[in-house]
Amino acid sequence: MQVRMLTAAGYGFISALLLSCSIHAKKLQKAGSPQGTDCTQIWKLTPQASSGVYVIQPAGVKTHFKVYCEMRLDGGWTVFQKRSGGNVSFNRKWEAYKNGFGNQTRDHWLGLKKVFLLTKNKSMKWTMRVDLWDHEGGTAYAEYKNFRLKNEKAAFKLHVGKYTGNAGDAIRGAYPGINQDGYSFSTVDRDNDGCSPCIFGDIAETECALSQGGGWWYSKCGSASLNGEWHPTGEHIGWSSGLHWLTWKPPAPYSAKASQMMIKSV
Ligand SMILES: [Ca+2]
Repeated sequence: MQVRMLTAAGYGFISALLLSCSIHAKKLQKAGSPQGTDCTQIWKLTPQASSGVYVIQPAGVKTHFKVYCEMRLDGGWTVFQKRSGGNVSFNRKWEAYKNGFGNQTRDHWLGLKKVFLLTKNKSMKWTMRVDLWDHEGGTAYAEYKNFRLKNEKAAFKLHVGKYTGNAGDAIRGAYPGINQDGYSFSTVDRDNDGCSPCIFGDIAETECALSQGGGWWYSKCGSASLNGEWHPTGEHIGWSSGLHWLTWKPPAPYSAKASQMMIKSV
Protein backbone atom coordinates (compact mmCIF):
# COMPACT_ATOMS: atom_id res chain seq x y z
CA MET A 1 0.00 0.00 0.00
CA GLN A 2 2.75 2.34 1.02
CA VAL A 3 4.63 1.50 -2.21
CA ARG A 4 1.50 2.16 -4.28
CA MET A 5 1.02 5.57 -2.62
CA LEU A 6 4.62 6.47 -3.31
CA THR A 7 4.21 5.44 -6.93
CA ALA A 8 1.12 7.59 -7.26
CA ALA A 9 2.97 10.54 -5.71
CA GLY A 10 5.94 9.91 -8.03
CA TYR A 11 3.62 9.80 -11.03
CA GLY A 12 2.10 13.11 -9.98
CA PHE A 13 5.56 14.61 -9.65
CA ILE A 14 6.57 13.43 -13.12
CA SER A 15 3.31 14.77 -14.60
CA ALA A 16 3.96 18.16 -13.01
CA LEU A 17 7.51 18.10 -14.32
CA LEU A 18 6.35 17.24 -17.84
CA LEU A 19 3.74 20.02 -17.74
CA SER A 20 6.37 22.50 -16.59
CA CYS A 21 8.70 21.35 -19.40
CA SER A 22 5.92 21.75 -21.95
CA ILE A 23 5.18 25.32 -20.76
CA HIS A 24 8.91 26.05 -20.87
CA ALA A 25 9.16 24.60 -24.41
CA LYS A 26 6.28 26.84 -25.56
CA LYS A 27 8.14 29.88 -24.22
CA LEU A 28 11.37 28.77 -25.88
CA GLN A 29 9.56 28.33 -29.18
CA LYS A 30 8.98 32.08 -29.33
CA ALA A 31 12.56 33.15 -28.57
CA GLY A 32 15.98 32.39 -29.96
CA SER A 33 16.46 30.92 -33.41
CA PRO A 34 14.20 31.72 -36.39
CA GLN A 35 10.83 29.97 -36.41
CA GLY A 36 10.06 30.71 -40.06
CA THR A 37 10.45 33.15 -42.94
CA ASP A 38 7.41 35.15 -41.80
CA CYS A 39 4.27 34.76 -39.65
CA THR A 40 2.32 33.21 -42.54
CA GLN A 41 4.81 30.36 -42.81
CA ILE A 42 4.81 29.82 -39.03
CA TRP A 43 0.99 29.65 -39.12
CA LYS A 44 1.09 27.14 -41.98
CA LEU A 45 3.59 24.92 -40.15
CA THR A 46 1.72 25.22 -36.82
CA PRO A 47 -1.91 26.24 -37.41
CA GLN A 48 -2.63 26.24 -33.65
CA ALA A 49 0.25 28.69 -32.94
CA SER A 50 -0.89 31.59 -30.77
CA SER A 51 -0.41 35.29 -31.49
CA GLY A 52 2.81 36.66 -30.02
CA VAL A 53 6.41 37.63 -30.68
CA TYR A 54 8.35 35.25 -32.92
CA VAL A 55 11.79 35.32 -34.53
CA ILE A 56 11.72 35.26 -38.33
CA GLN A 57 14.31 35.19 -41.09
CA PRO A 58 12.82 36.37 -44.40
CA ALA A 59 13.55 34.27 -47.49
CA GLY A 60 16.94 35.18 -49.03
CA VAL A 61 17.92 37.44 -46.11
CA LYS A 62 20.90 36.84 -43.81
CA THR A 63 19.55 38.50 -40.67
CA HIS A 64 16.76 37.43 -38.35
CA PHE A 65 14.63 39.62 -36.15
CA LYS A 66 11.59 39.62 -33.87
CA VAL A 67 8.09 40.42 -35.08
CA TYR A 68 4.61 40.26 -33.59
CA CYS A 69 2.54 37.59 -35.34
CA GLU A 70 -1.21 38.04 -35.35
CA MET A 71 -2.55 34.53 -35.88
CA ARG A 72 -6.04 34.62 -37.37
CA LEU A 73 -8.32 32.08 -39.04
CA ASP A 74 -7.28 33.43 -42.46
CA GLY A 75 -3.54 33.11 -41.79
CA GLY A 76 -0.55 34.42 -39.90
CA TRP A 77 -0.03 38.16 -40.24
CA THR A 78 3.26 39.98 -39.58
CA VAL A 79 2.34 43.20 -37.75
CA PHE A 80 4.31 46.33 -38.65
CA GLN A 81 2.23 49.07 -37.02
CA LYS A 82 0.07 49.09 -33.90
CA ARG A 83 -1.52 52.07 -32.14
CA SER A 84 -3.81 51.84 -29.13
CA GLY A 85 -2.85 54.74 -26.87
CA GLY A 86 -0.50 57.61 -26.25
CA ASN A 87 2.34 55.86 -24.40
CA VAL A 88 4.59 55.37 -27.43
CA SER A 89 5.34 58.57 -29.33
CA PHE A 90 5.26 58.25 -33.13
CA ASN A 91 6.69 61.77 -33.48
CA ARG A 92 10.10 60.48 -34.60
CA LYS A 93 12.69 61.01 -37.30
CA TRP A 94 13.93 58.98 -40.29
CA GLU A 95 16.31 56.66 -38.43
CA ALA A 96 13.57 55.62 -36.00
CA TYR A 97 11.08 54.92 -38.79
CA LYS A 98 13.77 53.01 -40.65
CA ASN A 99 14.80 50.81 -37.68
CA GLY A 100 11.58 50.61 -35.70
CA PHE A 101 10.48 51.55 -32.16
CA GLY A 102 8.03 50.71 -29.37
CA ASN A 103 7.15 47.43 -27.68
CA GLN A 104 6.12 44.67 -30.09
CA THR A 105 3.49 43.27 -27.72
CA ARG A 106 1.94 46.73 -27.50
CA ASP A 107 2.22 49.88 -29.63
CA HIS A 108 5.08 49.81 -32.11
CA TRP A 109 6.47 50.42 -35.57
CA LEU A 110 8.44 47.43 -36.87
CA GLY A 111 10.70 49.50 -39.11
CA LEU A 112 10.74 50.21 -42.84
CA LYS A 113 13.94 48.28 -43.40
CA LYS A 114 12.43 45.07 -42.00
CA VAL A 115 9.26 45.50 -44.04
CA PHE A 116 11.45 46.03 -47.13
CA LEU A 117 13.46 42.85 -46.30
CA LEU A 118 10.21 40.90 -46.02
CA THR A 119 8.70 42.17 -49.27
CA LYS A 120 11.74 42.52 -51.54
CA ASN A 121 11.65 38.91 -52.79
CA LYS A 122 9.77 39.26 -56.09
CA SER A 123 8.73 35.60 -56.12
CA MET A 124 6.45 36.24 -53.13
CA LYS A 125 3.28 38.30 -53.06
CA TRP A 126 1.96 40.10 -49.99
CA THR A 127 -1.42 41.31 -48.83
CA MET A 128 -1.42 44.31 -46.50
CA ARG A 129 -4.30 44.80 -44.08
CA VAL A 130 -5.23 47.92 -42.12
CA ASP A 131 -7.57 47.45 -39.15
CA LEU A 132 -9.20 50.52 -37.64
CA TRP A 133 -11.16 51.02 -34.43
CA ASP A 134 -13.28 54.13 -33.80
CA HIS A 135 -14.27 55.72 -30.46
CA GLU A 136 -17.87 54.48 -30.70
CA GLY A 137 -17.13 50.74 -30.75
CA GLY A 138 -17.01 50.36 -34.53
CA THR A 139 -14.32 48.82 -36.71
CA ALA A 140 -13.34 48.92 -40.37
CA TYR A 141 -10.62 47.48 -42.55
CA ALA A 142 -8.79 47.95 -45.81
CA GLU A 143 -6.83 45.27 -47.63
CA TYR A 144 -4.39 45.73 -50.49
CA LYS A 145 -3.02 43.03 -52.77
CA ASN A 146 0.58 43.13 -54.05
CA PHE A 147 1.98 45.24 -51.21
CA ARG A 148 5.70 45.91 -51.23
CA LEU A 149 8.24 48.58 -50.28
CA LYS A 150 11.29 49.63 -52.27
CA ASN A 151 14.70 49.98 -50.62
CA GLU A 152 16.06 52.90 -48.59
CA LYS A 153 17.63 54.47 -51.68
CA ALA A 154 14.09 54.83 -53.04
CA ALA A 155 13.01 56.09 -49.60
CA PHE A 156 10.95 52.92 -49.06
CA LYS A 157 8.52 53.79 -51.86
CA LEU A 158 5.08 52.25 -51.34
CA HIS A 159 3.43 49.91 -53.81
CA VAL A 160 -0.11 48.63 -53.31
CA GLY A 161 -2.40 46.73 -55.70
CA LYS A 162 -6.15 46.13 -55.66
CA TYR A 163 -8.12 47.45 -52.68
CA THR A 164 -10.92 45.62 -50.86
CA GLY A 165 -12.58 46.52 -47.56
CA ASN A 166 -15.13 48.81 -45.91
CA ALA A 167 -12.86 51.66 -44.74
CA GLY A 168 -12.38 53.04 -48.25
CA ASP A 169 -9.18 53.30 -50.26
CA ALA A 170 -7.54 56.15 -48.35
CA ILE A 171 -4.12 55.30 -49.75
CA ARG A 172 -5.33 56.28 -53.23
CA GLY A 173 -7.20 59.15 -51.62
CA ALA A 174 -10.60 60.70 -51.06
CA TYR A 175 -10.12 62.88 -54.18
CA PRO A 176 -7.78 62.76 -57.25
CA GLY A 177 -4.17 63.94 -57.12
CA ILE A 178 -3.20 62.63 -53.68
CA ASN A 179 -2.48 58.96 -54.45
CA GLN A 180 0.12 57.59 -51.99
CA ASP A 181 0.71 54.46 -54.09
CA GLY A 182 4.14 55.03 -55.69
CA TYR A 183 5.15 57.67 -53.13
CA SER A 184 8.26 57.59 -50.96
CA PHE A 185 8.27 57.78 -47.16
CA SER A 186 8.61 61.18 -45.46
CA THR A 187 9.55 62.21 -41.94
CA VAL A 188 10.20 65.66 -40.43
CA ASP A 189 13.86 65.30 -41.44
CA ARG A 190 13.28 63.64 -44.85
CA ASP A 191 10.80 65.44 -47.14
CA ASN A 192 9.48 63.39 -50.09
CA ASP A 193 5.90 64.61 -49.95
CA GLY A 194 5.57 66.47 -53.27
CA CYS A 195 4.61 69.76 -51.60
CA SER A 196 6.77 72.80 -52.31
CA PRO A 197 4.26 74.13 -51.37
CA CYS A 198 0.83 72.49 -51.75
CA ILE A 199 -2.10 74.89 -51.61
CA PHE A 200 -5.12 73.76 -49.57
CA GLY A 201 -7.62 76.64 -49.64
CA ASP A 202 -5.79 79.51 -47.96
CA ILE A 203 -3.10 77.27 -46.44
CA ALA A 204 0.28 76.79 -48.16
CA GLU A 205 1.68 73.45 -46.98
CA THR A 206 5.37 72.66 -47.52
CA GLU A 207 5.87 69.68 -45.18
CA CYS A 208 3.08 67.17 -44.50
CA ALA A 209 5.09 65.35 -41.80
CA LEU A 210 5.14 68.57 -39.75
CA SER A 211 1.38 69.20 -39.83
CA GLN A 212 0.06 65.60 -40.09
CA GLY A 213 2.62 64.12 -37.72
CA GLY A 214 4.91 61.09 -37.65
CA GLY A 215 6.23 59.50 -40.82
CA TRP A 216 4.17 58.30 -43.79
CA TRP A 217 4.07 57.95 -47.57
CA TYR A 218 2.72 61.51 -47.78
CA SER A 219 1.61 62.47 -51.30
CA LYS A 220 0.66 66.13 -51.33
CA CYS A 221 -0.27 64.92 -47.83
CA GLY A 222 -3.14 62.59 -48.83
CA SER A 223 -6.05 60.86 -47.05
CA ALA A 224 -4.24 58.16 -45.07
CA SER A 225 -1.96 58.98 -42.14
CA LEU A 226 -1.91 56.57 -39.21
CA ASN A 227 1.33 57.63 -37.51
CA GLY A 228 0.23 61.05 -36.29
CA GLU A 229 -0.53 62.05 -32.72
CA TRP A 230 -2.90 59.74 -30.80
CA HIS A 231 -5.95 61.48 -29.28
CA PRO A 232 -8.20 60.16 -26.48
CA THR A 233 -11.98 59.71 -26.77
CA GLY A 234 -13.76 63.05 -26.66
CA GLU A 235 -10.77 64.91 -28.09
CA HIS A 236 -10.48 62.91 -31.29
CA ILE A 237 -12.01 65.18 -33.93
CA GLY A 238 -10.48 68.15 -35.73
CA TRP A 239 -6.74 67.63 -35.32
CA SER A 240 -4.44 67.95 -38.33
CA SER A 241 -2.12 65.40 -36.67
CA GLY A 242 -4.01 62.24 -35.81
CA LEU A 243 -4.71 58.68 -36.92
CA HIS A 244 -6.50 59.61 -40.15
CA TRP A 245 -8.19 57.39 -42.72
CA LEU A 246 -10.30 60.05 -44.38
CA THR A 247 -12.26 57.77 -46.75
CA TRP A 248 -13.64 56.13 -43.59
CA LYS A 249 -14.51 59.17 -41.48
CA PRO A 250 -14.85 62.35 -43.56
CA PRO A 251 -14.89 65.30 -43.66
CA ALA A 252 -13.55 66.70 -40.34
CA PRO A 253 -10.32 64.90 -39.48
CA TYR A 254 -11.35 61.99 -37.26
CA SER A 255 -8.55 60.37 -35.26
CA ALA A 256 -9.03 56.61 -34.83
CA LYS A 257 -8.91 55.07 -31.36
CA ALA A 258 -6.64 52.26 -32.56
CA SER A 259 -5.03 50.95 -35.70
CA GLN A 260 -3.03 47.99 -36.85
CA MET A 261 -1.15 47.38 -40.11
CA MET A 262 0.11 43.94 -41.07
CA ILE A 263 1.12 41.76 -43.99
CA LYS A 264 0.49 38.18 -45.06
CA SER A 265 2.39 36.31 -47.74
CA VAL A 266 0.29 34.55 -50.39
CA1 LIG B 1 7.69 69.21 -49.11
